[in-house]
Amino acid sequence: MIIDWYPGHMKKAREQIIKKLPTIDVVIEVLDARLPVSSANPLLTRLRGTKPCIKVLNKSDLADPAVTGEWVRCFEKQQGVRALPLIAKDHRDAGRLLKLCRTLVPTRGGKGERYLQVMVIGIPNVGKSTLINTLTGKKVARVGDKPAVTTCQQLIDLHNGILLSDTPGLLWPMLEDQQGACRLAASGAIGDNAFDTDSVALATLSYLSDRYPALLLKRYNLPDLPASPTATLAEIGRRRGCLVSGGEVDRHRAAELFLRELRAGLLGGISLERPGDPPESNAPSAARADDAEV
Ligand SMILES: Nc1nc2c(ncn2[C@@H]2O[C@H](COP(=O)(O)OP(=O)(O)O)[C@@H](O)[C@H]2O)c(=O)[nH]1
Ligand SMILES: [Mg+2]
Repeated sequence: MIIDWYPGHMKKAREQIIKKLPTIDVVIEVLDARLPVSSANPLLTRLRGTKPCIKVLNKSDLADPAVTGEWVRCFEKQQGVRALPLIAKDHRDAGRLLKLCRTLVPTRGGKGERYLQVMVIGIPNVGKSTLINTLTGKKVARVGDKPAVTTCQQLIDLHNGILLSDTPGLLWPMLEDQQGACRLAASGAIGDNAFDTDSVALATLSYLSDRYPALLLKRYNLPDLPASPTATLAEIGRRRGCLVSGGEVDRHRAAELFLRELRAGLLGGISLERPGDPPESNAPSAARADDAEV
């Protein structure tokens, strides 16, 4: 997926958003609830300026509800920002989202008033198409499509005074920050060929050993936590029969199995980022988002 983001694509994506934004009343920024920092592109904050924004914390079914609550409180301290945990397929959640749009711009979308125009924006794989499908009730947005495929935009009348742009605004993932990129990989947001599965599994196991040891013990039926992520991965492999001939653990298969189960939510609700985590020395900034422009 990320290999599609060469500079020409970034420029085009940015221009499409800039072109569309003036007509938009509320920006719906879709983030992955498990990693709301790394699944954002800070360029959007700059582009939208003071325009009202709803940060949708999507895939909240896979995240730790307590941490998601902390993120909501944290984001809502920002000017003009509301935050809403969501499951993109859930129609009641979509209804809540539209209601929040109406409260943010009460002068639009009512009888005799101008339509309220909203647009969904985010990096690949956060659930934009799924959310648009739920909002429109039709299969208009292709789920899982590639950034490059996105073409002309249409406005869809949601029949409640709200017009939705049928094509999501696409932003590229910020991969300069290695640890953020690793979390994106763990979440499944960037293609499996683009990173080293074993290192992503080990880094994630290290985080989980620290934050969610009980979930690890329970899922893999471990009596206690091995001394290192490498040992934990080996133990997972042994218990799940990821072995090569001779009985040695196949670490790569164990890593794949672990990441697959994590992404499917089989370990339980897990958040990979929480407010107040120490900032990474090489964390992305708005300036660096601009550097990525061409
Ligand atoms: N568990 C879970 N999966 C979701 C949710 N929303 C989207 N997905 C899945 O995430 C993947 C990417 O979704 P998609 O809508 O294509 O993302 P887009 O690239 O932003 O348009 C798909 O496999 C969806 O089924 C959600 O709320 N919960
Ligand atoms: Mg899509």
